[in-house]
Amino acid sequence: MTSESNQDAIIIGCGFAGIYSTYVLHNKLNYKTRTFEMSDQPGGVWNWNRYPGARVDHMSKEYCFKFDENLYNEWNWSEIYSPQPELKAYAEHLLRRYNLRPHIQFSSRLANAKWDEENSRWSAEFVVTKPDGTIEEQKWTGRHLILATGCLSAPNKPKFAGLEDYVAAGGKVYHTGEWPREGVDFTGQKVAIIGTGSSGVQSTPEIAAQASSLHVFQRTPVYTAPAYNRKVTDAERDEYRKRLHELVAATMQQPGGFAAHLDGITPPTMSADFNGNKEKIMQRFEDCWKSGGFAFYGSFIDLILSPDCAKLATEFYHNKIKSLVKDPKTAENLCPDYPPGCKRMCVDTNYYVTYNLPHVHLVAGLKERPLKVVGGKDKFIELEDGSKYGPFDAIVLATGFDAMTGTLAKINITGRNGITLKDAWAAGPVNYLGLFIHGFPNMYHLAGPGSPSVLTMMIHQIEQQVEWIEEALKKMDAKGLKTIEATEEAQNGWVGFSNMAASMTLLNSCNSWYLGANVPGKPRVFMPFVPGMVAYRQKCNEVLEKDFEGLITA
Ligand code: N01
Repeated sequence: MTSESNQDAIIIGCGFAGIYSTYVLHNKLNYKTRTFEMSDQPGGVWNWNRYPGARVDHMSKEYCFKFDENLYNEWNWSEIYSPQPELKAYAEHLLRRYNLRPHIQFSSRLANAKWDEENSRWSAEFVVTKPDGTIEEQKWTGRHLILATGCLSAPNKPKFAGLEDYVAAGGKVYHTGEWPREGVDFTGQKVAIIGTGSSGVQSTPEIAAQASSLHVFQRTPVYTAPAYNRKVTDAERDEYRKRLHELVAATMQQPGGFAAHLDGITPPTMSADFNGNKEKIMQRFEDCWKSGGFAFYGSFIDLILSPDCAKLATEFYHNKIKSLVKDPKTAENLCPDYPPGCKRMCVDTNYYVTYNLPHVHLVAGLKERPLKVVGGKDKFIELEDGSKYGPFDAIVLATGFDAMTGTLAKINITGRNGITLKDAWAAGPVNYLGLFIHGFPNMYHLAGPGSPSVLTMMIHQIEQQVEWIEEALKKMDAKGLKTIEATEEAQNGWVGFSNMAASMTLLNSCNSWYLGANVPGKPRVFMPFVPGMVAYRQKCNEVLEKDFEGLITA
């Protein structure tokens, strides 16, 4: 091991969280840092999710970094909701613009990380794939370990019977989260999509436009709102730039960490303020639907709190779906029967109307009649009730991710006294502020469980956490402190508070990946921090103001 291998900080992941961490720790704090990325390219989720139709579901004027006004002003998003290639290009632009590439090592997978008590450092072992395809093992150490490993980066691939035989018989299988870099041409093919979350909803219309037939296999219908995506005009771009400060100020007031969707619609109130006037409540839903995207979330403050409000929202959605989808049975099958927001809402372009195309078929009810054989030698998909569909040339798994904890579960992380992260999280993820895990000093998990993360506009969360770490490290360095770690008491308090907050909402009332319910055997715990960004930021700031309250420093 060379002295070069000893860093102030080791950063894992080169998505937006890893990129911003590299910028802050290396460029601003002047730390010696090394960032490791499993892929040979940057971008995180925007590198892996290259499926047709992949695009951001927050407005691009907002889903981007705002820490540097020049950066904001010089980057031209072409559409209201940018497509994946543009987001990937933005990640590459960040590396160039801030000269970060020399500090990033690609094709490097973290296999083991162990806290070295004697030296108060993390010792990390990487499996590195060299350009000629050979594998090399490398050891690095770092005073701090930043896990910017993403929440939705470990693909969920259910073990479907028949899939192996299908591939052996020449059938093609694609997971949306591991899409081939060269793209896939479905022209003239008979295609099946399994899954109707965001990835399924975005890819369905695009694949339908190419395929000769498309069957969409749905276990649970989703709530999805129209994006009304289009090109951004130069005049609009100028206006965004002029109003950047206003946007940032408005964002700071929003629990969801986004404000752009709410621009132009009146701020949300409690549904009770409408005194039970159904007509007015439905009109409010209609106005939000017309604004597009996540504006529907901003319809009422109590949308995820009040069963009555949720019931009306569901009724609104059912009416909408039935007005858009011509075949009454298909429309009925697309209607969700759980509160909106309980599963993450989707934002789409032409999702519902795609089912009006004669070659597009919805196969619903997989809860009652699960998938029995997927593909097999004859390339059919068979359900438990004996019904059979196919044969298919290609099967697209839009089956999501082992969310929030799946990526870390693949790494052996050992903290103080030999405690492993697997053991610490055996009953579900626990931490303090979503950042610190008791027993794992100087380790920071970004945008993960215990923070608002996936319930918010993710870049806002990333900026807040990385800037908080920046302040914490500055403070530690000024005081000559070497380690920082959550107390067990603070961790228990945070977990208890998070669970209580989630239990007061309707978010626990359906099977979602927020709860780990999509992965068989995963502990059922509501993982994100429900109170949202405003409360979260306030608490994080308080911890610093109160001299690392809830944290042991030494
Ligand atoms: O995954 P999902 P996703 N048999 O878990 C079904 C972000 N994202 O990749 O709902 C049959 O939402 C499963 O059914 P059910 C965003 O945060 C953002 O679509 O569990 N079906 C569900 O329909 C999003 O929420 C964008 O009953 C099975 C689907 O597969 C998150 O990533 C775009 C099954 C999985 O849906 C995940 O989205 C894409 C089985 N055994 C993703 N197992 C943007 O727009 C699973 N399913 C920015």
